Amino acid sequence: MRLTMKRPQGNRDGSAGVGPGVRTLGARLVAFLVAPLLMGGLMAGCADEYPQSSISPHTDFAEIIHSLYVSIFWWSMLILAVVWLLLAWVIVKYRRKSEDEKPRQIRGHLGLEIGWTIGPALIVIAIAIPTVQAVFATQQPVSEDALEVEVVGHQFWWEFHYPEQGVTTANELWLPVDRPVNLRLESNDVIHSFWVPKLGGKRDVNPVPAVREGQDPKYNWLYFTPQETGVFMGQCAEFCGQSHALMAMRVVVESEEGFQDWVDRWFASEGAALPAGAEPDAETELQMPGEEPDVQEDEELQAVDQDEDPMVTLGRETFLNSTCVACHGVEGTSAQGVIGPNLTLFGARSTLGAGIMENNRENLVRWIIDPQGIKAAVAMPGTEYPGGNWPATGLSDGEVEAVAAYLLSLK
Ligand code: HEC
Ligand SMILES: [Cu+2]
Repeated sequence: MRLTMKRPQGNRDGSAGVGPGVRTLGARLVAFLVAPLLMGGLMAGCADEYPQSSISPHTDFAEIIHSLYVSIFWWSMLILAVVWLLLAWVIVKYRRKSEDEKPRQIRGHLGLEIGWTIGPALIVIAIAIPTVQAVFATQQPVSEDALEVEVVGHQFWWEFHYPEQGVTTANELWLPVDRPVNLRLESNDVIHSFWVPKLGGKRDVNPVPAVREGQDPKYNWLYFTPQETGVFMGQCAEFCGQSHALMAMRVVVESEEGFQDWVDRWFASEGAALPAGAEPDAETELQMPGEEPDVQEDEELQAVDQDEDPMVTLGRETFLNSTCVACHGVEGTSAQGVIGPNLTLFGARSTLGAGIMENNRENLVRWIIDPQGIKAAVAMPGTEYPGGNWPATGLSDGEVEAVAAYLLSLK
């Protein structure tokens, strides 16, 4: 059997047609030009305000990237329009006009070959110039008075240390608006990547190798100035292990006063519960499981405000006497662990487990009982299984409730 492609006679609607296939050709042309417009329209439907949108800049850094992106976008739209018009013109002009027409056969065309080699090369150069400029512009160290924050990536959470303020926190980075910030990026284990799309480009967070004396360690830095207050979402953007996808963060940009207030609260959160004049002792020895609490802790426990919720009092006591303090620190208490997130002002955090779920009593209880069930490979023990080289915490349900009440009271 011979298969033949037969061009329909006349037009599809049965009319004889004005000239060979004019109407079908017209329809095709319309489809050819209208389809992309329709697609564009559909995609514009996605132009909502999303938390991790990279086309919604809120810092000078993000602004530079965004304007580069927008200008390249419009230039490529221009090129697209030229290409499509040329294509449409070729389709119309060189279409087969009759059944037995054979087009002129051509092999090679030096002018065209040179043209479409040089043309794109020029375009690439035209894109490279502003791009390289943007790279240099965003690598400029910001002013001397910038706020410095040491960002440490851990599997699978973020540590933020403010050397100037002496504050250490986790997963929620607080920044004052309109003040330039220098983020010094470093990893405690594998390579992570710091990415808060609305605040700027992503940057790798690498382990920093030790250097010989007199040499400077090679940190990656990220510099920007937040221009608006608000909460901005971000996450680790470099695959770093089993729970990489659960390594999110929030950046809380506050007014200058709001930021200072947060710092003040950080220092006051538990210190206020100590007897007047009793300095929290950073040198306190780690409380090992099974040991009797030392004098320092007794003082802390006695110092508790009489009106305090008894659950919170019990929770504090349980927390300070269990292995939690081997890994977690709470300012103003004997808990000085540095392996896990610092839990000072934990009750003020909106999320838990590095931005993966709402910070509320129910989720917190679940977390303390079964952290690895919520987040695979987390280096934290549950109540019934070990983790991070520490045995199961063995807390009863009641104790977990109390610890949760205590942690949520830290704000
Ligand atoms: C072996 C170290 C270790 C011990 C012991 C430990 N944790 Fe953790 N904890 C971690 C690590 C690591 C994380 C970060 C996990 C992540 O998000 O990837 C964490 C996270 C947390 C968080 C969430 C913090 C945040 O901002 O998301 C809370 C709350 C917490 N631990 C409470 C406790 C309590 C209560 C205990 C004691 C019953 C405890 N931990 C014992 C290592 C430990
Ligand atoms: Cu990571």
